[in-house]
Amino acid sequence: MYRGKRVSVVIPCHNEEDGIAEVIDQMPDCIDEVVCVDNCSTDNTAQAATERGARVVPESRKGYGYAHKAGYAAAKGDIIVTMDGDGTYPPDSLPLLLYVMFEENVDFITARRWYSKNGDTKNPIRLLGNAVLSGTMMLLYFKFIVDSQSGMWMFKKEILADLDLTSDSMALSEEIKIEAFTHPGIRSFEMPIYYGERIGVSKLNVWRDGLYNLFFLFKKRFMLRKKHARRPAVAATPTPAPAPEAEVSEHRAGGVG
Ligand SMILES: Nc1nc2c(ncn2[C@@H]2O[C@H](COP(=O)(O)OP(=O)(O)OP(=O)(O)O)[C@@H](O)[C@H]2O)c(=O)[nH]1
Ligand SMILES: [Mg+2]
Repeated sequence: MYRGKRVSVVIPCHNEEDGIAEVIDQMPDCIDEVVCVDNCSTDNTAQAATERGARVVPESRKGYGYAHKAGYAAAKGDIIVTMDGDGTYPPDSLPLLLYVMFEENVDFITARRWYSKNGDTKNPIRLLGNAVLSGTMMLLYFKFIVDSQSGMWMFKKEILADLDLTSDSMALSEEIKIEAFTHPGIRSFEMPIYYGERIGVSKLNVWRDGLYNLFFLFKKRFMLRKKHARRPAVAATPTPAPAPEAEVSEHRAGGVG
């Protein structure tokens, strides 16, 4: 609980039996529940999560986006936080993110992986891929988001109804940021965090996922254009002219019956 609001952490997991236990063990006291979405694991992920007190939600359709959406539907919190089940995102940064969310009245915060405390640098191919994807996203959407591929974000559950999440794959990560940052009624923010070393085997297919995510940025831009084109232009709607005073009072008088 944080300032009277329940906080759920949603963790999509595909074969993360080594990492999930460590991630859950590091949860700070302000977290009310951990929802581990077991996405077609063939190892002991579900058992490891249950033993640590997490609620395990099975998702039989394989995909990062499917797993996230199943987790959001199952989460009971007023605030939802996401991270991987692999130890790369720091649970101890959650109190600070929550503090900023409340003090600044922000609806959506995405965590930018800033640097590793133990000095590890990421694989140069991945750094380049992330730079290309984030740069393309900035150019297409005019939003300054440095880490478009981060898997850690936090949002008020009430904004979910305003987010049109179409992706069932890894592209959900960029899509949710695009939806939040381009929505005029949602206050969004990017905050730096430390990142840690990955526990267990990466599920990312760098070339396949990277190229698909690049394609998805263009597809989503086109989808948003069509959506905005369908919206009625508010300014063009003629405002009805006020009825002459005599007519109004006559109508009111007659309306009572
Ligand atoms: N790639 C992928 N991840 C999934 C899927 N379902 C659940 N996940 C989980 O989603 C999280 C993200 O996958 P990762 O392999 O960590 O991908 P990444 O964070 O881009 O790559 P790393 O930096 O190597 O961790 C992990 O907790 C996975 O176990 C899926 O279908 N595909
Ligand atoms: Mg990861």
